[in-house]
Amino acid sequence: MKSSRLPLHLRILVAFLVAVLLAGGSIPSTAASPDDSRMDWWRDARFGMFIHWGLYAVPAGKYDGKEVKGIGEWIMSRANIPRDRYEAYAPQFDPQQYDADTWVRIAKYAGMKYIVITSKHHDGFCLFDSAGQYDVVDAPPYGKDILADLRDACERHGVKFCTYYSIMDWHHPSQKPAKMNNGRPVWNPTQMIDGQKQQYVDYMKGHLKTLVEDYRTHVLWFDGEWPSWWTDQDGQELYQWLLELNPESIVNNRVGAGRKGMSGFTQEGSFAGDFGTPEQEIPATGVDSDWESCMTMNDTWGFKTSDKNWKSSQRLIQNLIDITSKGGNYLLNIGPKADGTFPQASVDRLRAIGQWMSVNGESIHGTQAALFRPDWGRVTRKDGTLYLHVFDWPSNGKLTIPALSNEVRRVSLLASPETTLNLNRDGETMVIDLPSTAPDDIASVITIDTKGEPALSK
Ligand code: FHN
Repeated sequence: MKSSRLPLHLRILVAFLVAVLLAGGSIPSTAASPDDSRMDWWRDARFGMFIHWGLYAVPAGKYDGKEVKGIGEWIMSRANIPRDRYEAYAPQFDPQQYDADTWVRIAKYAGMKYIVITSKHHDGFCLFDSAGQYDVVDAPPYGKDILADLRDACERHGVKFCTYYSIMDWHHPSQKPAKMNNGRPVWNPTQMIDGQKQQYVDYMKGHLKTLVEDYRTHVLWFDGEWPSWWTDQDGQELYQWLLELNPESIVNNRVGAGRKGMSGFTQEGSFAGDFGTPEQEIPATGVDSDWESCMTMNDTWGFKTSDKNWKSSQRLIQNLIDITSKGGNYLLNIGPKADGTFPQASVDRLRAIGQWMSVNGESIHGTQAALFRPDWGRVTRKDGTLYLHVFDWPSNGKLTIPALSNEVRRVSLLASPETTLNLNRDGETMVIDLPSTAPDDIASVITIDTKGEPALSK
């Protein structure tokens, strides 16, 4: 008669697992921890372009002739538009002036190292050749693969191609509106129809596999994860699945339920995702984890004709410096028009940023967070150099910084490296003698070359 006792090797394994649990440990997940070096290009990049584009660019904020409040890409939910009425925008989406090379050149000139485009937003319409029919390739009249063109242009110009993907889907039959308002659908947050979730998860995985394998996306920028039917467990599984698909992929923290509201950082505990995603805000202080602040240039992500509340180029450049000085990335948004062109106000601001970056880009790309945060501006550092970004040029021509413990080799201006500036130590501070005029109205960069990594004397 076969003995009921467990074979020896199994008894040892059970004993080990019990010991781990009793010691309050957790059973180590079998999932390999992703190789951190895949984040290197992303950390060096510091600056990227966000693109919100889709059918919502057709109504551009108006429905039935009336202005619809709120962000343009939410018009389907804000105007309670039934699916069949919203689908009617597809035949009107015909971006004849869309030129991927022009878009990428504009981004590259501005100093943006990667582009994150909405492959599918909450409205469910895909800007790539999905297996389904509700996409730009199968929906006449345009019928061309917008994302393939952008991928190719990015690869031609050495810019990283990345994709935004919404988990919530106002168009997919597995989901129904949150509620009805006078018989009209309020889509957000959708409810999952019983028994339909797995079918939708498979639908998403089909898309994501295509985006990873055929479109070679470098970052999966998830969003729309807040409906209650999407759990953190779902997020963890999808995260692992994506890294098995391509271990080089980078995934944001909106894949699961880790995000703490609009501040965008991940709650305490083990949540899936590689970087935090503050939205429309910049943390007050530096943050010692990977994070990226996404922001609009006006008040909408998707194009909206009436939204002219554009931030100044000065604001955008100083935001980039502020975010970099705190160890973060800046993902600055464009909402293209339905004809495929960028709003002129966006082009003007990217050109102004590009002019500043063409002189000062080295004080942004590949830099680390500051050692101190002065009133007159911000500071970044890279290797043996400190970059002082002066927003308010001192009228007395004297700029004071905390004393460094390193030997200072040379102090100069990034805009005119042949210029040497005097620096005098005064106890716990150092004082730099500046020219009377600031080289740049928005931010003038002073470089301090030190012996070894710059460090504060106390
Ligand atoms: O609802 C979206 C919104 O449309 C836009 O995509 C932003 C960009 O990060 N994210 C959501 C709001 O948090």
